[in-house]
Amino acid sequence: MITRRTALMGVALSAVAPIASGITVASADSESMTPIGEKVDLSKVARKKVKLVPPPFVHEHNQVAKDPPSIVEFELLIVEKEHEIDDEGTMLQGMTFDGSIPGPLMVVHEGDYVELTLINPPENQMQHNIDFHAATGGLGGGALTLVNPGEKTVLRFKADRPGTFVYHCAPGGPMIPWHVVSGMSGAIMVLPREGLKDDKGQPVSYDKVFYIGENDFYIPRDANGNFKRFEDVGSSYGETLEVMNGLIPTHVVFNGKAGALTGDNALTANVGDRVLIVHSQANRDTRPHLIGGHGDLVWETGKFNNPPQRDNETWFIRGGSAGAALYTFRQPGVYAYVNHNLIEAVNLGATAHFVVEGDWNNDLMAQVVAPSPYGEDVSAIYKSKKALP
Ligand SMILES: [Cu+2]
Repeated sequence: MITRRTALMGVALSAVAPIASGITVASADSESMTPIGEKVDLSKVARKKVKLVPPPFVHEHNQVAKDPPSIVEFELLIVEKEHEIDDEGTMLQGMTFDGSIPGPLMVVHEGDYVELTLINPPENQMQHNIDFHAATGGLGGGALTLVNPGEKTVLRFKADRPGTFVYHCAPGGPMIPWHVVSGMSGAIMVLPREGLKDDKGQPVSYDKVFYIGENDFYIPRDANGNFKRFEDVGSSYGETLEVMNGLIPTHVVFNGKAGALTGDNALTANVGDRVLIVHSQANRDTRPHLIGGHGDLVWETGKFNNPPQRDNETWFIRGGSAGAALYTFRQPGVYAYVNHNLIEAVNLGATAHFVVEGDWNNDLMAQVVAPSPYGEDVSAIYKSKKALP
């Protein structure tokens, strides 16, 4: 049973108003829920602490579970700070889990308990919480984790179904989309205890895993059309809301910044590596495509109890979900991994690069004739092609 201490998550204005007026926020106690039920005795369940790492990297983990289900302890520090989101110095007043956009990928196995310590340090301005799409009940944990600046909370949930799932902040009303498009999302991967299986039910594993979180940002402009910078997160709200409600993002990026995963930060692999790409978008649909490659096995909805699709050219990640694609690189070179709305990929930022080392396979592709002068005179063909006299 859950006792409800206040109206369900309808506290948006109470959450933001104190920022504008400079008044201290009231205790989050009055706006969260206390679950009351039979105590569960987990004293015999082993515990392990996992240190999270910033994306695109993923903390060490076993693909096949070696031990019985355990309690896996994570800690997330909520950090409100400014982030540069492109190479032109455009700044986002960001709200983040652990200081990175997206927040770190957590990996557990089906049947494990996730025990998260969520910390909202006193330096922050806003109330925050966490909604795990992998969790059951209590608004995904959002109802049990609303913390004011200076507070922390511990949530435990059972990862009772495998897959890749989004987590995000959802502190109520219009705070929900704003916090999400300010960077407050991440993902958790709940692996089947026996590891991943292909479309025929045979075990598959990966050599590398990368986590790509895609974000749509809505940065207000000044009278001259330049992107505006704000004093702090609270003062960015009003104008950002106006841009958000137009539903046209100014930036669509991977891992918090246009170019976060290109150049020196490109993802790397060798020919023959089986690479798992976990891709999340907490707010908006997207369509990953690996230029020059494929999705050998794609869990488009990210849910490992469903057989993966094979040989995809492009796959679809629904806003509010995380998917996974496994690909074995077969050729060396630079591969662009894009949101295949190419305007969003090229002009707005949603492009990553894989730099792959190894030997070129001429059987898969060869340049039979290098570009050279054509040599024939075909000008007659074009003489009749003028539209205007
Ligand atoms: Cu938040």
